[in-house]
Amino acid sequence: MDWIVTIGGLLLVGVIAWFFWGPKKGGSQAEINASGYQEAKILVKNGYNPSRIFVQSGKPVRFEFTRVETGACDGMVVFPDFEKSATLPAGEKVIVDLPPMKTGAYDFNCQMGMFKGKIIVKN
Ligand SMILES: [Cu+2]
Repeated sequence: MDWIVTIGGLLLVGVIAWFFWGPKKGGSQAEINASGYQEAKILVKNGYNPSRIFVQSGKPVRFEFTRVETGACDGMVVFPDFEKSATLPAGEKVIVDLPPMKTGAYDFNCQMGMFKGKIIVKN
């Protein structure tokens, strides 16, 4: 009967590993707040962290950017699909509101396109 315990243990380890590391690997899920916005915090430091944000379709989206470096490159974030951009002063929180989206993927990037992020919209 020992082998059952061993296999059971291995399965459990697998499930735990997936739970803790699996979903995060691909990005971060925005959380819906009281006013109906899906909110995600994005740290700007040598890129966007996280760089992939999952949201639901049909609900407005609010990003809170905090840029913690002073290089010129990522001083502005651009959302080409929404014709929206925001300057990100170092050390300040900057809110960017985006409209409800259809399913798909929408890119955002720094002004020169070196740093890239992606909004992934699911039903
Ligand atoms: Cu750049």
